[in-house]
Amino acid sequence: MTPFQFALLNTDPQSAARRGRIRTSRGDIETPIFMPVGTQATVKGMLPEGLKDIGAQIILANTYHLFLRPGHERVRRFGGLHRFMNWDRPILTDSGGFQVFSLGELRRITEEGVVFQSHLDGSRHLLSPELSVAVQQALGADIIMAFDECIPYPATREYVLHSTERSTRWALRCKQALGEEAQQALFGIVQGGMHADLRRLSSDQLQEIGFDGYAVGGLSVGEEAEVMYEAMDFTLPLLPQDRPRYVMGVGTPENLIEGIYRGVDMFDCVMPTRNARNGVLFTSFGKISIKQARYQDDDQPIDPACGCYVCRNYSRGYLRHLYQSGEILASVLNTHHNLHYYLDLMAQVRQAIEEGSFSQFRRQFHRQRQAQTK
Ligand code: PRF
Ligand code: ZN
Repeated sequence: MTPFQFALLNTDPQSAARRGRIRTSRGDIETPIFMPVGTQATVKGMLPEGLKDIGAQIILANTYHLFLRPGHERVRRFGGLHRFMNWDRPILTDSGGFQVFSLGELRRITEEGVVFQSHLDGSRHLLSPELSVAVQQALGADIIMAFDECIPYPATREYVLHSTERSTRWALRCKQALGEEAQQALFGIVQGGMHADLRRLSSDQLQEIGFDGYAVGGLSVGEEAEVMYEAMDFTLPLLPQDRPRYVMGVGTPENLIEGIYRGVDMFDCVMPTRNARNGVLFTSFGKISIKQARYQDDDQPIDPACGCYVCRNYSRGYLRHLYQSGEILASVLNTHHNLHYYLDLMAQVRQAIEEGSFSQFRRQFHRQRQAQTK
């Protein structure tokens, strides 16, 4: 028995949107939720206290990166990832089944796993389902992910079928490697590309094995937003109602609203943190680029509608100056605001679903952006 439960609290009468709660031994996660990305055992630019201040309930870390550096056995000796990085709320680790595939030339896939060369020193490794689980056990995350292949887009139907079935066999090996007495929740990852029947095949095979939650992988890999929404349209209804559903590596604020509308509970993406470091900020009226000269004399906050620490204390003019000067504080303040924006958006969505007004909220969200970008 894993100390992991999911309760569906209420559903939107006009869409597939759901309000839920994941119970873990490190605390509850109110869904729908966005998970800030902390690839290297740190959410870049954020103190753990700052993450808590803006309401982060769970963060994500990466098997691939921590396996290579500082090494999972070292993290284990430090008492696991939570103690190592001073974060006592839930953590989810991705399996490496995405990062390894981003290596391009540096990898080869076999039934056994993926042979790859480190992007750090060129050393060769075999990442298999069993090793991915062993690394994720050493790191000690609350939720761990099955080892899969994120299929590139576009791909031939034949390749998608072949890869999806291999990911199912890998998922079974992950479950077997984790064992019966598992202390961590394990999520399966539905693949199948942009093909409805292959998504169904993947979803059926994974449910046959049985997982604590189900992720939808292989989205946001270069396809048009409409193609992604269509894939969500036919994939989400295949997943069990009583388990959390996680769309991996997605996305923009619009993508989150559209995913939630289709029944997604969890998201992660580097977008708010990476964009912040590049001076791109999310607001209630769309994205702005703080490097633009038009902001140099602007004493308004980033977003007058935002209640975050940065918007309460700093002007666009000051933030532009920090960015132009290459100051560390530019990244710190921009990241704080962007993550606050994403987490606050999720809090507003949860409230709207509770009040039965999510469809209205969604319409209003899109209308506000259209009005402002004209
Ligand atoms: N698989 C895994 N991690 C991921 C993805 C996937 O398909 C994606 C797809 N956008 C992001 N992160 N394991
Ligand atoms: Zn703000």
